Formats: sequence, structure tokens, C-alpha cells
Amino acid sequence: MRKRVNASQALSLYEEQDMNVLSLLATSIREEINGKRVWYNRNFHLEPSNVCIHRCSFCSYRRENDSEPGAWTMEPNEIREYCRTKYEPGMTEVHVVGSVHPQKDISYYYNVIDIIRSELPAEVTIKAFSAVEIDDMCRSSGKSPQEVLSELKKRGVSALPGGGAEIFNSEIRKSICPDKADAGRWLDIHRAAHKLGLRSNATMLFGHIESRENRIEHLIALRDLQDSTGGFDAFIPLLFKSANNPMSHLGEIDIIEILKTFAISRVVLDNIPHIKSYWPMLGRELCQLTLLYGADDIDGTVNNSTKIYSMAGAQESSPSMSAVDLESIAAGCGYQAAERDSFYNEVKK
Ligand code: V47
Repeated sequence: MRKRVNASQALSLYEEQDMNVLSLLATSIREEINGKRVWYNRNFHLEPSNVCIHRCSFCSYRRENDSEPGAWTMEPNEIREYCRTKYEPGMTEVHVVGSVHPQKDISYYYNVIDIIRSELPAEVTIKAFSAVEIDDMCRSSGKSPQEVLSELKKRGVSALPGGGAEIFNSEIRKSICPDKADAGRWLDIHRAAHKLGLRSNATMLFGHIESRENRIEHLIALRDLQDSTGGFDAFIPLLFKSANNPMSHLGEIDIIEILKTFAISRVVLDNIPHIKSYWPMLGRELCQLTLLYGADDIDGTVNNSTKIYSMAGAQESSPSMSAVDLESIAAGCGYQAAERDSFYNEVKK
């Protein structure tokens, strides 16, 4: 049986200079859980709006209002048309995450789900709304997370994406995203989702002003919640991209620190089965390299449907990959690509 690592052991792993050791350690865990498989899915994203009340200093995507250049807010007919354009037969998931729009109330978000459900085949899973968006729906409607999540579930949501977690440490959080749901609230919303039988993911935004200790503290908070609910499927380390945002002056961290963070996430999160390497943010080469440092999932085909990372300077300006491209990333590392649905059931071809 594997031994659980504590915070100080995790910190010593960061100090480990031999990258082969970290690679071997993370790989032995990823292979114990996932064998030689690298998971991917066929999916598209829907980002209904980028007009947001929150002023997160890492965000290159937000706009203050609908008249600002680069702002968008999709109305129902545009969402319908967008689903028709982006959906392709064989897709199994739509990933929905946007913003907290100052003038949209809960009925707008419910309607987004109703439109998606009526446009897409029943076998397409709706993975919708980050905990920050759910928190806002609760605030504007006076409802509890349980009530909002139950209603979303009734309308067709089966899973929550992992966004909005950023970094849980309260000092860092106050500095980079002062006015949004705090760590306790983010965790409570995921706890409530898991209780209702919804699956979810978790993220961590790293490579800005946080320390290694802050990252480890974040991972341990996720591990603790997973011990009690078992509802997280995947953890996604999100590398801070520095273009066009108020933290641009920080630049980006080096590749060794990125790979260490993937490996240490794999080791600390011994109860979360999947570590996702999100290629639209990392680019294809770095995504492939993370497969040797604990990652087992490379997300999906995406079909040029997300702007969050291209607006922040990611190389992939119109992210799209075929199943064949995704399979060759896995094969290059000696792994076998396996298509999955949103719940990691293998999709047989
Ligand atoms: O919460 C925003 C991050 C997140 C930047 O669940 C940035 O499968 C880096 O949650 N540099 C939203 N990151 C995206 C998200 C996600 C992505 C992929 C898969 C899944 C999943 C979830 O994007 C935000 C924030 O942490 N983000 N701006 C930036 N400049």
C-alpha cells in the first residue's frame, strides 16, 4: 500500500533536484491507477459571456461591460446556433463556464442549460458552471447551493468543472481575486454537488504570486474533501498565463517548476484518480511532457471553442485537435490513448 505524504514531505519533493526521481514516483502512481492509458474525450466548450463583476488580476478574458471592445454575451438564439455549429456526432461532453454577468440572474443560467439540453443528444453530458458562478446564482436568488444545484441537475447538468478554485490560501486569494467566493465556499459548493450525486473536477491556478507551501496547502484541502465525499474525478493544475492581464509583469514560471507541480500533485492527491493536462493552456509539447510527470488525461478535441487561454497568451490561438492528434501525443510517450466519456468510462469505437 502507498503511504500518504504530508505537507513537509511534499515540500521536500519540491526540493528534490533529480527530475528522474519525481518522474518515476509520479509515473508509478499514475500507472497503478490508470495503467498505460491516456484518457481523452470529444468535447466542446461554451463560454456564454466574458462580462464579469469580478476583477481577478490573473484574468485576461473579463470585460467590464457589454460595450467594451472584446466583450460578448450570448443571447438564447446565439447559444442555440453555437451548439448547432460546434456539436459533432460522437461528442460526449459540453463544458460550460463563463463569467458572473452583472445583469443576468439565475433564470439566464437555467435557460442556458435548457437550450443546450434541447439542442444536443441526450448522451452528451453537460458539465456546467464553476463554483464561483453557482455562488453568484445563490446570492442573486437567495437560494442555497443545494437548491441551485438540484435545479441544475433536474435540467440536465451532471458534473461541475473545476474552475474558480485558484489558490485557497486566504492572503493570496485576497490579493488575486478579492471579491469572489472564498476557499470555504468553493469547497462547500463542491461538497453539496457531490452529496447530490454530481461529479466534479478541481483546479489550482499556479505560477503567479503563490508559494510552494500555498500549493501544497491547496492540494491537501482537496484531498481532505475527497476523503469525505469521493466526488472529484480529476485535478487540473492550471498554469498562470501572463499576457493581457494585471499580473503580466510576473511573466511565467520555468518548465522544471511546472513539471514538479504536476508530479507532486499526482503524489499528494492519492485519492483523486485523474490528473488532467489541459493542452489548450499548456500547448501540445508541454502537455506531452507532463504525461511523464503524473498526468493521465489530456482533455479533449475542444473544437476551437474556448478563448480563456488564447486571450491570456497561450500558443494555441484556436484550440482544436482531432482524435488522431490526441492519440499521437499519448503514443509518443509509449502510452495508449483511450477515449472516455465525462465519467471515465471507456468509449468503445
Ligand atoms: O478558474 C483564468 C483559470 C479557470 C487564467 O474542469 C487562468 O475539466 C491561467 O476551470 N492563466 C477556468 N489560468 C477554466 C477551468 C477549466 C479548464 C480546463 C478544464 C476544466 C475541467 C476546467 O481558468 C479559472 C482560472 O483559474 N484562468 N485566467 C490565466 N491568465
